[in-house]
Amino acid sequence: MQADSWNRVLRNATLASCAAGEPAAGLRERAAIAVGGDRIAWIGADRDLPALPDAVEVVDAGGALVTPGLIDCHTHLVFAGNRAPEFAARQRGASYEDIARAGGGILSTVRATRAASEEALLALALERARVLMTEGVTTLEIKSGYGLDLDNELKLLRVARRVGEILPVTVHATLLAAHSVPPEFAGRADDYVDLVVATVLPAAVSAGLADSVDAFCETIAFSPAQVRRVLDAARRHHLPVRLHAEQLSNSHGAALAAGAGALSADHLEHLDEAGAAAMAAAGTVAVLLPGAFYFLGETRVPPVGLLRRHGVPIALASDFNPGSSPLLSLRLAMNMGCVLFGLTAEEALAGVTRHAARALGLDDRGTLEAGMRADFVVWDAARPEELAAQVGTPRPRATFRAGQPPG
Ligand code: DI6
Ligand code: FE
Repeated sequence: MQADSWNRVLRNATLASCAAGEPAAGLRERAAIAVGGDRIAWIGADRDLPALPDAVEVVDAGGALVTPGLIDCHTHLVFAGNRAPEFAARQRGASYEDIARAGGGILSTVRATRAASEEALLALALERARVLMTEGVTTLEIKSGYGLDLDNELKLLRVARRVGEILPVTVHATLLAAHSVPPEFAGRADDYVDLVVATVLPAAVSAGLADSVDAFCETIAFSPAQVRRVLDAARRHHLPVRLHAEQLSNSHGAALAAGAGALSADHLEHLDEAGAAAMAAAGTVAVLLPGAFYFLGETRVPPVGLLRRHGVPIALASDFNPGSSPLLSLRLAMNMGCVLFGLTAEEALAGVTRHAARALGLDDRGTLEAGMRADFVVWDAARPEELAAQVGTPRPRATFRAGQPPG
């Protein structure tokens, strides 16, 4: 243990390490966490702290809860406009699918987003990312998918990248060009997939703008055969894949994703046992999105018991988007994961830390352990359950990002 290389020590903390194999969220009271550079240098009991050089800043946490920085592993953060009129139409009886088939839904956001400048989209995305950051989010996935042509998909990915350059948050950018068939390809989904595979994806790769590739496998979007072409192309370009699967119907997308070695399969309300078994075998994370379930008034919950039985890691995310999940709160998603889907409070916390990191293929974060990136949150709370049990409170007292204290 080399306290000489430490910058600061937070002591008298209640640490929820969220590390694998530790019971009860890995809770330790009267514990200390030492930061050296951008890493967690040491973690242990206060009484085991070594003598500290004067240069090390020591902060007494007063017993406050400390968790890993929160990770929102599924968002569609970059778009223009809003879909409140469609919400109103749904309240009058229209279904999400009816609206989509009539050219609304995702395509109405595509029209607004294509018309918006890169700077205007950046301003919107920064504002939204800042809201998530106030909740203790330190890593954020951002998908494209409202451009649906070469220039506009790249525009969205550049905005996602710039969010991560401007703000102290890690951004994982995902190419979701196969989100919906754009109007100019109406009735020609296969031709659009050709464009994605031959042009959009290679351009995103060569510009270094995509960290993974996603697609929407659904009756109102792309068939399993079309999705397979997108995922295969991603693999040829050495990009990890993920999939929107089994959200509104069972298209066997989860097994397809698992077969492609996907990092995650997301939504999963209609997942069957074969899909869960395939995900377990491939190590594919189940990303549950209670915001979309809630806003669409769905009644079929994802089969959490099946996921547990097969040992599939469960992550939770906001799915923030203007249509099915206008929910800019990962904390509320945690609470909804418990209330609507029956997750335990511990599962909800693991779902926005350890398992969310895994869904993004990031092995340097998501737990409080020596050697991990020093992304952590000091909460106005004493127990980890408070984060899932309450909405709007508790608040982060301080969020450390790569070892840097706030402000
Ligand atoms: N599933 C969803 O819930 C979002 N995208 C997707 O593939 C919906 C996006 C939208 O309605 O704008
Ligand atoms: Fe989504």
